[in-house]
Amino acid sequence: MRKLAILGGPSAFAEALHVGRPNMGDKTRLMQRIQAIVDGGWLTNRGPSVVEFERQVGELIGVKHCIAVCNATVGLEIAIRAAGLRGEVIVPSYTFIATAHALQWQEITPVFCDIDPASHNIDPKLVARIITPRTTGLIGVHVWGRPCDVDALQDIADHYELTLLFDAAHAFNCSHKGRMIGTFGKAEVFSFHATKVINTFEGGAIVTNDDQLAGRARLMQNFGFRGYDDVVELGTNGKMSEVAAAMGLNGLEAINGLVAKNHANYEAYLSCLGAVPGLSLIPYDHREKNNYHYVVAEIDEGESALSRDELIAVLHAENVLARKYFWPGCHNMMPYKRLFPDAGILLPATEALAGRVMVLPTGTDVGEADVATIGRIIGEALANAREVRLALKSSPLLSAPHSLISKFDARFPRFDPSRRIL
Ligand code: T4K
Repeated sequence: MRKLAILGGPSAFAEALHVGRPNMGDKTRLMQRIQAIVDGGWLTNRGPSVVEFERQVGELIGVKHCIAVCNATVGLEIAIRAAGLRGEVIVPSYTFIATAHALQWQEITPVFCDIDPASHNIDPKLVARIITPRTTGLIGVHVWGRPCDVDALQDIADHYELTLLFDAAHAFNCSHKGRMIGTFGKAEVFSFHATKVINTFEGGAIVTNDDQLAGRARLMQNFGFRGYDDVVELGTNGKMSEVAAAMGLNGLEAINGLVAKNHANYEAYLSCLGAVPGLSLIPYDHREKNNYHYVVAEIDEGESALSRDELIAVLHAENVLARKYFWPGCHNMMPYKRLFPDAGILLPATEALAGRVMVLPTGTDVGEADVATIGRIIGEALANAREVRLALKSSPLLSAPHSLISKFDARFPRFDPSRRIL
């Protein structure tokens, strides 16, 4: 059997396996679409590709309004402003930093709520205790595409007269109780970043059934213009470009295949890691629509022979770039750790989860044989935990795995920054 790389063997993968490699769909179709855009000379400002992308997303989700935007962060900022939020808004800390920044950027205070360790989502039972007279809203995040407890959150919002929004960045093509995510709360925001199940290079969408919010968001996204020379709102530039929408249309065409691939990889991971002591893969509710876009393992340090960080170091040595999303939690990042240095006291479940999650590579670039190899690496590392731990003591991979991976060398070994871009 091959020696583990951390013990001096060669890396299992010559090229890095990433979490978040873009799904492209049919590349020939994409190039045709881009060619048509270039030939047509209409590049942005709600051209035909954006209009069609919005129509198709709206139809798939079953929602009245879809406003395509340049990314989900700006989408969240616009939705928050269009919904009239101010003062304090309750959000989970266990999320990508964009959720909190979209508030703080407009001088609204994010108040961090702890999560339910089973769902990884904001725990509705804990929301009421952090509502103050300044609270105007709640933002739930459907982490990994698994729905928040939307009914309980809506009840709280109704009871306290708060506005409920959802960060649905992970949850495109997912459902809750048979209803598509994107139709809950006052509005939801999808991300179509390069790393998402379908992408528009950068991009996102605000989706809502609320006519008033949709109208405001549409204006705000385009500087507040109602027509030529007629600005009626404070706005920004949140528009999606035509090439971005072309990529999105490509993704929509391919979505069933992409989800099937993710699902197959998820099942392959389950079959090789399902019985490993101390390691559990988060389950998806198979009665619902899922995009299976994240393969998330939780490492229980009490039971596992190696910790999460040790396993990640082992995998990185093999060129498997597993990630520890969302470590260390938003409240432990700037500016929040300066503004709220004691926030962690009320966030024990967030801190514990952030310390045990390991996200594994999947998507079209990852084959089932790759998954089997990753399973073998983890199994072998755990079986030789003492030896591995000793080797890790002298390896910089454990103390600072990410410092060894600069964006454009180890991650993209064939990327040469001096190369001419045509
Ligand atoms: N809310 C939530 C809950 C979110 O998760 C996100 C974004 C947002 C809001 C905001 O959405 P956007 O404004 O981005 O639309 C990545 C993504 O950049 C980010 O979009 C995503 N969540 C987050 C979970 O993951 P990083 O900092 O981990 O990105 P990075 O550059 O390390 O890329 C991840 C991996 O993907 C790399 O190891 C390699 C691979 N990759 C990435 C890019 C950009 C590629 O292979 N090709 C690429 O072009 O945040």
